[in-house]
Amino acid sequence: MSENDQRSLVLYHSGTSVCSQKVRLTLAELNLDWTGHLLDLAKGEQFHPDYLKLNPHAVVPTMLAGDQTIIESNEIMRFLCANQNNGSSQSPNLYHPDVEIWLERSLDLHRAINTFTYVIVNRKRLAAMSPEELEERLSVMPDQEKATKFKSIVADGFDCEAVSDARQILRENLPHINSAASSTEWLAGDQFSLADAAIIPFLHRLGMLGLSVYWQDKPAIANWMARFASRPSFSIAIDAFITPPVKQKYREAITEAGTALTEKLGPYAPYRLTS
Ligand SMILES: N[C@@H](CCC(=O)N[C@@H](CS)C(=O)NCC(=O)O)C(=O)O
Repeated sequence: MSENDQRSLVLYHSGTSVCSQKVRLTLAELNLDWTGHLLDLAKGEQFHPDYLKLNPHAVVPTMLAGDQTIIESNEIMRFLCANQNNGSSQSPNLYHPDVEIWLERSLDLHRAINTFTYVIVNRKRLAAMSPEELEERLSVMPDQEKATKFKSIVADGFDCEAVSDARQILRENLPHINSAASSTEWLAGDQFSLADAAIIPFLHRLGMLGLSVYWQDKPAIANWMARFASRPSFSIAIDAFITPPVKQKYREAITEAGTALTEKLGPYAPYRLTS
């Protein structure tokens, strides 16, 4: 990195955001120093006009590196790997072309995990708003497709179409993860790479949502996750940000969802065709 870039890596992120976790994992694995600004997404801090100047999509993460502003978690991860070698740190090489397919898959997985998180945990918060408040909150979202999805999650809960789509994304992706984790120690080879950093947050979230049933017949996934949990980056980048109140909120949401959770979302639940 240029001298200026090395002095300042600033991350705008949120504690539980899976896209932020991808970047924090990369920073931790590369042993890079950074400073952070935590945004409270539930309070809508991502819509603050000053933040929108940095990230017009009103999402986290955003990284400032010297005079550069980088948005999109995959772009930030690639940037950190591409620029690390000019720095003084003895960083491992996390990037090689085989990671690209996993970075792409992580975008699909993000859509699925966002749906599951909203339907199980965040729906309650949105449903408690008056129709006017909800409309106001959703109308400021730059991504109106996502706003429409949130509306249908509030209206139809587990039965909304986005849930069918999310389950389909998992059906397509989990076999790839299982097969890669069966053949090498990490997803894209024998070394931990951006492939692992890009995918692990989504499986970790599924676990938090009580949906580890998705890999009950795929032991390679469980073993891969156990290997990951023993790396320092797991504590630094993920666990340290999942505070006791957050854990409690997820536990309560799972309890409230009850049997609907696995009956409607589990991998073997009847599949609702969307067309
Ligand atoms: N493709 C973007 C997605 C970013 C994204 O949607 N971030 C979520 C958190 S994981 C967010 O900020 N959500 C706030 C909102 O939807 O209002 C990336 O990978 O950086």
